[in-house]
Amino acid sequence: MYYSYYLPENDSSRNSCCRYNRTPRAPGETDTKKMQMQTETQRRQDVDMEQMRKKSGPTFRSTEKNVTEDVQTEKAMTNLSNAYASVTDLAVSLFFSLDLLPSKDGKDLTKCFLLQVVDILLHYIKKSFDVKSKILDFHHPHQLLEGLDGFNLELSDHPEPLEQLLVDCTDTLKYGVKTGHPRYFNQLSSGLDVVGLAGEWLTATANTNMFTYEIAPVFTVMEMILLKKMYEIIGWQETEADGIFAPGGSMANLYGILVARYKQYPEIKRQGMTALPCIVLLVSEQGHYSVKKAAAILGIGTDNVIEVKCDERGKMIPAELEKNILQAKTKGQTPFCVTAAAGTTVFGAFGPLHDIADICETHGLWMHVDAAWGGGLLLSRNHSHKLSGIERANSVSWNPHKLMGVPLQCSAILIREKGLLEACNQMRAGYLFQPDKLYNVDFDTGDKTIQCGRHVDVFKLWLMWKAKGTHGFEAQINRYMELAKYFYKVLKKKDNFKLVFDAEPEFTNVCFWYFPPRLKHIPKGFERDQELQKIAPKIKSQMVEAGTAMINYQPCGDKVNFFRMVFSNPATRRADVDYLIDEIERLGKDL
Ligand code: ABU
Repeated sequence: MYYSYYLPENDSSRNSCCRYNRTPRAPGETDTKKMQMQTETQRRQDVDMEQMRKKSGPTFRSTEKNVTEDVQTEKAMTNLSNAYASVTDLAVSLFFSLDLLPSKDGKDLTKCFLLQVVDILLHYIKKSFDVKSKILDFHHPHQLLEGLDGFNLELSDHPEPLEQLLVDCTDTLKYGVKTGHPRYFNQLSSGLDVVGLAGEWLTATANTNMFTYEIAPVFTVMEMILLKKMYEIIGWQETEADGIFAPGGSMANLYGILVARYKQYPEIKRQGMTALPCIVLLVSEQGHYSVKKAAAILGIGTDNVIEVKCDERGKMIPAELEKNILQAKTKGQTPFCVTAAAGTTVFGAFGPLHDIADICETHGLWMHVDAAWGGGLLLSRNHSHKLSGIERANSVSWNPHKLMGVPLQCSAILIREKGLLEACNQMRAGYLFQPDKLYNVDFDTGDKTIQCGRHVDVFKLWLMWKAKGTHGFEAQINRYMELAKYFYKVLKKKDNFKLVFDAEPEFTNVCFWYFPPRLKHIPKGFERDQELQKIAPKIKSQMVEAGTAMINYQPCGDKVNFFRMVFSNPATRRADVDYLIDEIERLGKDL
């Protein structure tokens, strides 16, 4: 089976690369001994295949149709059907030793293979941005497990040819979700940034580990530069701040709470929880579930997480916080930390950070701000005031992979005290963190973390920041805010939609119910709620099956299932917002 790939006009390796692979080449065309092993039958097959290719043009045997149809540039043909990335027995290795690098002579085949992977990815990227393409081709888990139209996820003991790997790459994308699609609104992280993507490719190519400067010199310094930028944006002095990139917002929140506890009780590190009084932490009732998870992981226990009441907009009520702290103390509990939210997951609410900071200062409590979602808003001069008071926090979680659109994952924990992260987590593994290295070992940041191996999450963010500048991020974020306002205004005019909170959105979250005509006649109350509860899941199911759009829903407190619209996708336009509303009406009107 033949594939097409693009090589630049002036690429000197084009000819060698094409000829190299046109036949299932024995290892090295100059290697006559191996060439002799190519049978007459095999040669005939090659001729047949070449004739077939000429007749039908470039083909790509995948369940994804016409994957190469839009490659208009000059094409070179290559044959990877007999090429392997690995060989396991002598016969195969003698005949098909067209291995990828680092195999000797593997350079051209590696290039052919990777260019074809790029072709597949480009095709997918183009489709992702095309509103006419489906967001997903939904299948149930059992269908994927059983295998689909030649796409088999089972693994074999024997190597498969590179051709098959390309088909599998195509099919993996085909049956996935196009999170960069303009009508993908399902999660807080969405979109497909091409520069970020390039950053991720480079990161994977470098394939190093963040634990020491020794093996990640450039990335380590980049991390420092990015953290410095983030401290400045929050309003902290570089000299007083510290931080680390972590694998996601939940881990960043875990770090915040871990360090908060260590600050208050450094003996925890050696003696464990038995050395501590009954400590409790307080969190907004709209706060992220990772705070409870952190309490469970850290041995604090979920019963010792006090959820503080919020107002109807989802903001923590300061008087409730004060009341909860005093009640806990009366009960003999010892509050040590308050987790405030800057951009809650469902409502996008910003807590009153100054009021919370005042209370924390009065009671000597650590203030952690979960700005995993809302942190990006600090980049907008129009909207950053919504996080006013964040500079008074002791620690902040901020996920550039959400509002800033950096490819997953990219998340930071920022601490307003130098040295605390390291003191809390340091274990001084002698085989990694030797004090007598040739460089300044302050740049070995790995002992600040609870991990050993740490993925390089910084390069894509650094590259995107280069590409956009701070102002580019700002413009993008301001546009999301405009879209949220537009969406709110359109919904407000529609009889069959009802906003969960009827006020101009403070962030890009807009929560709403859709009422099919038959529900409009049922009076507000239990019976109507019973019916309304089923509407969003039914609409979503149909939407997913049709692959037309994706939006999240959830119940919250006494509010039955409602949709959460959210904007963080640079590809989304007003027309997509209009489309979503029409689509919900179309799918929901007869329910
Ligand atoms: N807090 C993780 C992301 C949640 C969401 O995308 O809705």
